[in-house]
Amino acid sequence: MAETQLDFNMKRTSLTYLLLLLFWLSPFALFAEDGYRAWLRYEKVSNEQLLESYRSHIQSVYIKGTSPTLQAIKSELEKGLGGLLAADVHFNSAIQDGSLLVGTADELSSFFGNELEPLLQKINQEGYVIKSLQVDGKNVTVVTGKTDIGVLYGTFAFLRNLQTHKDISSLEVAEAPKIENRILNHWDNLNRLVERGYAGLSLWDWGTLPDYRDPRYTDYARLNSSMGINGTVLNNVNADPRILQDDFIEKIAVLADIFRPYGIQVYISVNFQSPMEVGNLETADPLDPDVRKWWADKASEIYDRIPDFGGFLVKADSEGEPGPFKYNRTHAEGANMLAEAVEPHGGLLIWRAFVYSPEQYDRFREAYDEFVPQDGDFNDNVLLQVKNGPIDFQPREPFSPLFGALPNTNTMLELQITQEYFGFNTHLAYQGPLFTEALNLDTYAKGEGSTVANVISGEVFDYEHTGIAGVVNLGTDRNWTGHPFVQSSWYAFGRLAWNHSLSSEEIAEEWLKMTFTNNPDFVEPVKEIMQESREAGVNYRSPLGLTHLYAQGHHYGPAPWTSDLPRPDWTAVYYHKADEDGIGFDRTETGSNAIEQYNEPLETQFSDPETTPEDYLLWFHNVSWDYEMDSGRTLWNELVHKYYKGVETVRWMQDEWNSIEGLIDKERFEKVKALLSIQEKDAVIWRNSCVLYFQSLSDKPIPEQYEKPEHDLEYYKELEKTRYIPAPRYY
Ligand code: BDP
Repeated sequence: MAETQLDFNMKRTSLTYLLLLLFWLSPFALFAEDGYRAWLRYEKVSNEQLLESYRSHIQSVYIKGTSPTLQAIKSELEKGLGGLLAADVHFNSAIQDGSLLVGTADELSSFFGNELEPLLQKINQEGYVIKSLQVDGKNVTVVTGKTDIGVLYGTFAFLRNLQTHKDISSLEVAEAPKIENRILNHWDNLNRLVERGYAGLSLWDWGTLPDYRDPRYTDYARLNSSMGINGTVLNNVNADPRILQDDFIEKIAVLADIFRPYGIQVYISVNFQSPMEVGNLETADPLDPDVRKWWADKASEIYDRIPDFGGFLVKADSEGEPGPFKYNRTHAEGANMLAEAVEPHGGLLIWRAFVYSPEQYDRFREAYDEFVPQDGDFNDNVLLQVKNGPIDFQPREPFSPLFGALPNTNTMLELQITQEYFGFNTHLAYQGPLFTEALNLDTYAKGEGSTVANVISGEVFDYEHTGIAGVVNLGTDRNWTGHPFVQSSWYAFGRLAWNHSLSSEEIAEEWLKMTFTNNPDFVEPVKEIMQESREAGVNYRSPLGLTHLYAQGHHYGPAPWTSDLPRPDWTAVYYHKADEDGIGFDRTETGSNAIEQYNEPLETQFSDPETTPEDYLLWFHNVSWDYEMDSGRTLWNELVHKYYKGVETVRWMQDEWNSIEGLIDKERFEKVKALLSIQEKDAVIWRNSCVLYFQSLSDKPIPEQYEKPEHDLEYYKELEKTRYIPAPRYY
């Protein structure tokens, strides 16, 4: 091959190496593995044979189109291929052997005629096709889609193949998302403190926006777009009304401009009282014509500045947030007013179902009792956003019975990526298994197979719009998430939002390879750690269907003894109902009868402790300490066993992690090692607090084989009051 045709200019490559070497020797190298690049590290392919094969399959790039998205694609290919193949990327305007053809199907159709038609038929506007084929006798790989955003997703998917060391010699892929709106929810306050954040300050530097465009905003968009996230709600659901002021709209518009080429629409959370707080009206009554006009005008103002603005997210009449109740209006009346304001501009209105009333009854039941009678009352551009479980992002919850009970209301799922209930930024707790569990539970709304995933993707009922949201804690910490492994939950959310049939294990594997190394000696054991980590978190906190045993407010450590708070459903004793006879919340006919909210056969299954899965036993039943479990142990012994098992698993995680020393960079190895040691100490505190407290009621011994708690119950009660909590107050 003539030198001018060489696609990877070797001379320039040597210069790159020299510069790299100088970089490694410089003090900047100290930051090299701080986690900033997350899963888009694009390190050189370590396997020489594979590297050669990749280089021969991607000798040059032919890219068609000049839109901002195509420019983003070009820049990503420069970074990605440049890093992975350790060479400069040659963009060529002619097709040759080893060309990578990138562009929309329309733009590229002259090369392959109808050949891609069967694959293109399988995708929607956001989907992509990747195929190895011959054009004019030349072997090429094409990355295409119906829109340039589809091509961008295809580009990231193509790079992922290289990052995870897949064979790329005969690719044939057609992928498209099933869920239309794949949205991150930031709980960021305007003062930049992040509610349940734990990873520094908010990424959005409102003080320097709109003038300063922090390059980090682009990296944020790249990371999200690489998974197919296409929306982001910028601010906390406990919304500050000032977000609707003109100066903030200017700032938001700049973020929207930066995210647009990456296919990410911005949304904001709004406060229901905004017409009074920002607009000086005397009421926020959703049926008042002036209030309706105020919202419609406000929406027009926003859309004038941000034509592709996603819409509003609202937390109303929940935990003190204002809403339509004050005016004796329903949720549907409140939501529809806002939906009408954004509707002419193609916007969505997302209304949260996380409500519980001041009157006290089983909080489990409340959202269902509130919203099911209003099914069909919401406008077509309203989505009802429902947390996966009926209470609140606990380590394990049964699914919210609202999924499968709203045939006429677009229902979307809200998952929590940030580790509010999983040890903040100090515990390793990969949420992939929780997310897949939540998605795959069967609601039986229309017989078997009506899983939560099929409900929210609009397959069970014919929804007008579909969506999934993940509450994320991204912040100014260099690695975005605080604990390096919270990144994996962010990644799992994004990948599942795109394709809910992926398994948590394959996502973990992909993430590990891209984020650390492809070395199987690292990937295999660490994947196991990740897969076990969520169950460990359940076991040392709240096994067998216990829930909400947290210390009030911060939700870090245990306080199963909490009994005296303004609302009973903020106390732990309300949830576990333990006494000398037994433990658990009776939600059968003899109790709150929340199980009647489930479709058959679940209602029948959950009505009897014998047929209730043991993981949910104490969610639905109050049973005696001597109740016999599947293992043959009594409930008391099983409970103790689970708590001890949780701690054992963390110790096993520590051993496994120690075994991979030397296979990855020292920085991240040491950090995770230290965090695992904190996790082990915390897990012991959780276990001892809970076992000793429940023992004070059951009056049963801790079986001989287990290590004795180091301290007595009083010690742990005292500890709850004095302990340092590793998180800022966010208000
Ligand atoms: C709870 C959090 C609280 C949130 C609330 C919500 O503790 O900070 O404001 O959920 O989702 O889990 O609105």
